[in-house]
Amino acid sequence: MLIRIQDDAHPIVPSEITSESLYRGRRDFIRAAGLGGIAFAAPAAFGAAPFSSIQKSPFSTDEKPTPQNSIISYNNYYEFGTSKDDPARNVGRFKTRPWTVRVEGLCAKPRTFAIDDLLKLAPIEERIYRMRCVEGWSMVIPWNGFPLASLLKQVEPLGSAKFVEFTSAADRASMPGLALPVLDWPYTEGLRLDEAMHPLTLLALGLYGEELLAQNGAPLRLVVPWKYGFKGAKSLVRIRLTDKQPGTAWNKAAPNEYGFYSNVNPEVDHPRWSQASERRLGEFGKRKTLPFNGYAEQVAKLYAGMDLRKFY
Ligand SMILES: Nc1nc2c(c(=O)[nH]1)N[C@H]1C(S)=C(S)[C@@H](COP(=O)(O)O)O[C@H]1N2
Ligand SMILES: [Mo]
Repeated sequence: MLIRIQDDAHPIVPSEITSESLYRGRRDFIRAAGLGGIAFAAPAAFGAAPFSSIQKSPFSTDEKPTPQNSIISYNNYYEFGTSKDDPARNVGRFKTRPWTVRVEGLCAKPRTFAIDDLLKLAPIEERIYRMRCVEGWSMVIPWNGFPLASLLKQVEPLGSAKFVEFTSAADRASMPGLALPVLDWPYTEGLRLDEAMHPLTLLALGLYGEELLAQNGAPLRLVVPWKYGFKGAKSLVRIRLTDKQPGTAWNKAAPNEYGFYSNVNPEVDHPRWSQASERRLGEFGKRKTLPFNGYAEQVAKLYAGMDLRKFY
C-alpha cells in the first residue's frame, strides 16, 4: 500500500513511517532535552488532583523517572500525527469526558464502565516502569493506575476466553491523523489472557500523580512494560475477551516487522533496527536492552517452551 502524507511530496509505506518518525524524533529529542524551546497544547481541562490516594508498588523500578516534560511532549500517537511532537500539538479538540469503556465478549457480566467509576474501582497505584519503544528509545514512567486483572475480574471471563482485544478511540472530528491510512483504524492491540491477567499489566489513568494528558492516552490506556511500547493502546473505548488471537494494528500494517507478542527481546532484531541497545530519553549514549525489558524474572515463564524468534 502506497500512501501520501498531506503537503508532503514523499510517498511512504507504513513500514517506513517509524523510521521517518525516528529521524524526526532526533530533532524532537534535542528539544525535549531542553536545548530549545518546546510548546505543546494546554490540556483541555485542569482538574484538581484526581486521585484521593496513591499507593506505592513493589513492582516499581528504582531507576530515575524521565522528566515529566519529556513524557508529555515526545509521543507516539498516530491518530494525532506521526511525528513525536504532533500529539501534544494536535489533541486540542479531543474530549476525554464523558468517557466509557465497554468490557465485553466471552465473559459472564459484560459491562460499560464510566471513567469516573473506574477511578473508584481500585486503589490507584504508582508503578514506575521502564518503557521501551521498538524505535530504540526508552523512558522510565511513573504511571498511576490499577492492574487490568482487577477490571477483567469484574466481568467474570469465561473458560473459553483465551485472548483480549483492546480498541482505541477513533474520532475523525478530533483526531487529524485518522484522515491518513497510516494504520487500519481504529488502533487495536491484543494480549493472551494470561498476559492480560499478569499483575504487571496495568491500566493507566495518570502519570506523575496527575490525570493523563490526551497525548499519553487519556483517559485510560494499557501499559505492558515487558513489551514494546506499541502494545500499550491509548484512549481505550473497548476491551473484548475472545477465543481467537485478535488482529493488531501494527501487525496488519507490517506483519514481518510487528508480531503479536512483541516482547522486548535484544536477541531478535526488528528488520530495520537493532533491539540490542536503547537510548534513554534525557541521557546521552546507549544502554543495553534487557530481555523482557528487565522483567524476565516476572514474565519469562509465560513463554516457556516457545520459540521467541518465531513468536516475535
Ligand atoms: N491508539 C494508539 N495507541 C498507541 C500508539 C498509537 O499510535 N495509537 N502508539 C504506541 C507506541 S508506538 C508507543 S511507543 C506508545 C507511546 O506511549 P507514550 O507516548 O505515552 O510514551 O504508545 C502506543 N500506543
Ligand atoms: Mo513505539
